[in-house]
Amino acid sequence: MRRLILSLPLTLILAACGGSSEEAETHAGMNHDAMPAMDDATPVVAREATSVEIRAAWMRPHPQGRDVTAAYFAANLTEGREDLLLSARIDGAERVELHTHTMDESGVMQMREIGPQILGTEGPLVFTPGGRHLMVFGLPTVVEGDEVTGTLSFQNAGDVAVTFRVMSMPPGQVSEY
Ligand SMILES: [Cu+2]
Repeated sequence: MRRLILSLPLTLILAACGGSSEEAETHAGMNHDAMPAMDDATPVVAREATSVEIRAAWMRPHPQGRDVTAAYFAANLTEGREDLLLSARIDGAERVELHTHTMDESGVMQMREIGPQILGTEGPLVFTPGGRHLMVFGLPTVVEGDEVTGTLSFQNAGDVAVTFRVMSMPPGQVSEY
């Protein structure tokens, strides 16, 4: 598996844990064209009729002078047993990628593009600061209070419309999703 390794100062890593605009900040110094190709195996999910509900959809305001930001949501199955999030689109953005980042034992942040994500009945598929996120490239600047529409594409449920509220802080705790 190819990974993009970013060495970050400890202060930024701690800030990331505190839920700052880590994703956008992390990407600020990166050459976006150099993102590694995604080479995870795509999970196999049974084809069936499903219904997906999206909650807690929000997006960070753009950091000043940058055109990259991050968006989050929680997806639940309201019908069916499993589904696969294939991709995301955001109206007005040039491109949206599914990303995650993790920290290894030595405090090195690893950030990479990820492939399709499974949604099952055991709990919501959560995109949240410090974990999975949608990386939004080339969207005209958004500020707190804006609303941005988009689409999440699932294997079984098809295209699900979503409205992201632009806000600096998460709308509640993940445990409430
Ligand atoms: Cu990212």
